[in-house]
Amino acid sequence: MTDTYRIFGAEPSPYSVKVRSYMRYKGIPHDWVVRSMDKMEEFQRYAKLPLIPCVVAPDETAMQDSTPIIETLEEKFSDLSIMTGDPAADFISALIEEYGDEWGNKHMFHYRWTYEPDQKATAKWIASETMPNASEEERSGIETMLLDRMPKRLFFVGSSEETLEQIEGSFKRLLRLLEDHLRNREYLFGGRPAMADFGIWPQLYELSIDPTPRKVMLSGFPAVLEYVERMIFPEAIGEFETLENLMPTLGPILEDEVAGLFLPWSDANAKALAAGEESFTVSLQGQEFSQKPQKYHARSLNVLRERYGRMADKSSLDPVLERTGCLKWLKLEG
Ligand SMILES: N[C@@H](CCC(=O)N[C@@H](CS)C(=O)NCC(=O)O)C(=O)O
Repeated sequence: MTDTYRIFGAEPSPYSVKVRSYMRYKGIPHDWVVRSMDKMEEFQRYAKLPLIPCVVAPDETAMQDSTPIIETLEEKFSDLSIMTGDPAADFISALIEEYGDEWGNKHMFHYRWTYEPDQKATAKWIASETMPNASEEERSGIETMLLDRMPKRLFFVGSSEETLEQIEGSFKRLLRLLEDHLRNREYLFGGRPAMADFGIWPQLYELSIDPTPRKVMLSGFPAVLEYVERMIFPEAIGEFETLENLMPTLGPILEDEVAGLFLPWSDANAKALAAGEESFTVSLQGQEFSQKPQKYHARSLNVLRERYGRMADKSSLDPVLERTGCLKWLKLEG
């Protein structure tokens, strides 16, 4: 039996490159298998859901969903832990990972499928990854199908003309806050990557490739761009910093983005789902945000709330959560 994992994924998929970046960092032997048409049958043999990434372990066990994949591997591969060792910092790190996965994905999906240059570039990119050996004509068929299908999905992530400014404003604010935070450190929690990095980075990586957000990122965020580059092949450069050290510039991200947008949105999503509503509208920092409720997000909010509930000693965590406005959202029952 080999000791090599296989990642069925694709370069335009943030959750796929997330798992690859993690495995590269940990030195876990792996093959990157692009889920192209000719690999589809093999992919379908392992994948329970038609989603990438799908990781196949050396014993042929298949895993899906990037966060649990990383958590499972983290238990097995203890060197270069992405846990900081401080339970309070690790909770904040998990919270930021969740923000990146769920809210950061809105930045990415919105830009990718709203603007024509981004739509066209992505459709071409996906077609060339999916059908590397196809004729020009066959590929253009896939591109046309994607150009028709994907913009219609913007509604599912809440991107519309009404929310455009809010989503783009959040992206630009995140860039400003990250630029401050990453000016003097390599990763979000110091000199080595933590769980949070594997949530924030993948979306930024895709955004740094798609033409419209790329222009924004090139307009004055050099530390963020270096970080995006660094996380492609992450390496431990130093140690984790204390939460106290991190908070002056990490705190505003928690306050403005996580407590200001992500948690109230996620809470409203969970409530709408529980009430069986078709769509929901929530006021976020004074602006209305509407979308169709999504099960996955409600589940992952619940996981965070349960994790918070299970923490025996919250004495150093609660003041940080309270100060940044996150606490009240985590104390609620799902
Ligand atoms: N929560 C999942 C999300 C996975 C996901 O949404 N994957 C997208 C690509 S980024 C997908 O597979 N979409 C359907 C497709 O590409 O066929 C994870 O973290 O792995």
